[in-house]
Order: sequence, then structure tokens, then C-alpha cells
Amino acid sequence: MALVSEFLGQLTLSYGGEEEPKFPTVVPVRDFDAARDAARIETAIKTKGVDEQTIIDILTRRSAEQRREIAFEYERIAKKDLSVALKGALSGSLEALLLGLMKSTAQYDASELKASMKGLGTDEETLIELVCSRNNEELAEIKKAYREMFKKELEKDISGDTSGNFAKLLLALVQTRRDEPSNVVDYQKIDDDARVLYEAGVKRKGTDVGSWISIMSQRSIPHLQKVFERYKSYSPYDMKESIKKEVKGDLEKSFLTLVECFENRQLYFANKLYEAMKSKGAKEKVVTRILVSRCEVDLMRIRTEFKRQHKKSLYQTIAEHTKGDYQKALLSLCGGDD
Ligand SMILES: [Ca+2]
Repeated sequence: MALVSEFLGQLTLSYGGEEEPKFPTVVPVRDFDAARDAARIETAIKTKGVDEQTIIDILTRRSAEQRREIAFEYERIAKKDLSVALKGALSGSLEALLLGLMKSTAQYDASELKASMKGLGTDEETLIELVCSRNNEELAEIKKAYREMFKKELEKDISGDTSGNFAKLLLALVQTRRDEPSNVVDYQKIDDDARVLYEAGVKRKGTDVGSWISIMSQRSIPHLQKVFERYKSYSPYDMKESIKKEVKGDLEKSFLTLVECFENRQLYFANKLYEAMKSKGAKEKVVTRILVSRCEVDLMRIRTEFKRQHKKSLYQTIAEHTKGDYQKALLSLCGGDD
């Protein structure tokens, strides 16, 4: 028995501090030649009416690192910035997608966050998705990119654009104080947290949102999964039902996004893609954002969850709900049918 527990201990230990495994659909191309790609893009941009197909073929089938090298070579050959040249040559959703690909994943997320808070009003849907679905490591990289790109702290912009408990929750998440997964399962703490979540919400009049925020922003994800399971032994409603009963509006959407991502982050993205393409046409902004930001992270697993949940492949769904060059670019990022 001692041997078995030692073995299990080691298994969880080795999982401990490691990064989440990646499941990309976009991977580095072999026999890569940045100068050749840059020259082909320059020709495509100069072609009368623009040769979008060539630009799509190249930029959607190279890794972020390779695209960065192409941009460097392009500037050397054409004496201008590739993103500026693409902006001049393309338009609409295709332009947004390809310009997104010219940034690193963290830079892209940072610029989407900036855009969601720009000017009067706030695009809460984007803000909630980006802050509540990203893990600690991603959020730390996004904050760094945000600081470098906009010379401002992400926290500062969020607190200027949001208020009340919604602001408190987002700021608590952006502080990235979540525990790393531990190799020791603390049953006492699981039970305590489950009881506190219940007593702060369903059990009392009103809601002690502060208690919910501190538990959901500071505990590790494996711990929270067990807390939500334990929660059901205290509350007649599961955690998601409790959230719907206790809070409303953006705060409700944020807590629901968090819990869905704790449960299965790739299923959350699959469902968002499904919702964005449910009716005629597509919410192109959402589709672009998820494909561009996840194609080098976990889009392969999002595809699997999509097919499993909705009985139709992501590829087929994109093919039915989008069109033209934009569709070609999306399908290429999607990487294949399931
Ligand atoms: Ca209550």
C-alpha cells in the first residue's frame, strides 16, 4: 500500500508546477523560409485586387514565432511594417483576423481587452470572457503585454471602466493570486470552502459576494472542482444554479464563466462558438477572437468538445455560417474537420 500511495503522490507531484499541456491546430511549418514568405506576401499585397488567398495560406499556417520572423523580413524587404501594409490591403473581418495573428497570443488578448474598454461604454462580453477564462499564467502574460503595449496597468483601466462587485471580481482575478494545484488534497479546506460558499449565498438573505470572490479567485482549479462537488451536500442548488439565484447582470455572467471554465475550459469555448453561430450568419467578432486566441493553445480540444456537445464539427459549422476569404482563413485556423 505504501508503494501505491508513493506512486500516486509522485503522479500528482509531477503535475503540480507544470504548464497546462497545449493542443494547438496551428503549429510551426517545416522547411520554413521567412524571406520567401515575406516576398510572396509583398507580391500578393501588390497584386491588383490583392491576392488574399496567398496571404491567408501563409499567415494561418505559420506559428506566432514564424509570423514574427516573416514580419521582420518583410520590413527589411518592403521597408514598411507588415501590419500597416495588411491594414491597407485588407478590410473587414479578414483584416481583423490577420492583424490579430500578427500579435502574440498575450498581445492579442491585451489589445482585445484594451478595445473592450475603449471610449464611452464597455464591451462587457469581451471583458468577461478574457478575464474570467484565462488562467493565472495567461493573465500574468497579458498584464505584461498590456503594460508594454499601452504604457498602462490593466488593473487601472479595469477599475476605471467597471464598478461595484463586478469590478471587485475582475480585479481580484487580474491580481493572479490563485493557488497552484497542490499534490495534497485538503478535505477540511474543501469542506470549509463549500460551506462558506453556501452560507454566503443560498443560506442567507442577500449575498456576501466578497466571500465568493475570495474563494473563486484564490483557490486552485482542482480544489474548486472538489469544492463545487462538496457544495451540493450543503445546498439544494448546484453552484451554477446558486449563482443564477443570487446575483444578476455582469456579475452573474462573470461567476458563471468562471465556474464553467473551472469545470471544462475547452467546452466553455466550444459553447461560446456554438452560440456565436447558432442563428443565420455569425457573430464574427466572437468567432475571430476565440480562433485567433486559442489556435496555438487548445483549439484542437475545443474542436473535440464542440463535436461531442453539438453533434456537428466546428469546421462544418464555420463553413455554414461564414463566407468568402474570411471563411477560408477561419477554416485554415480550425485546421480540419472532425
Ligand atoms: Ca442569498
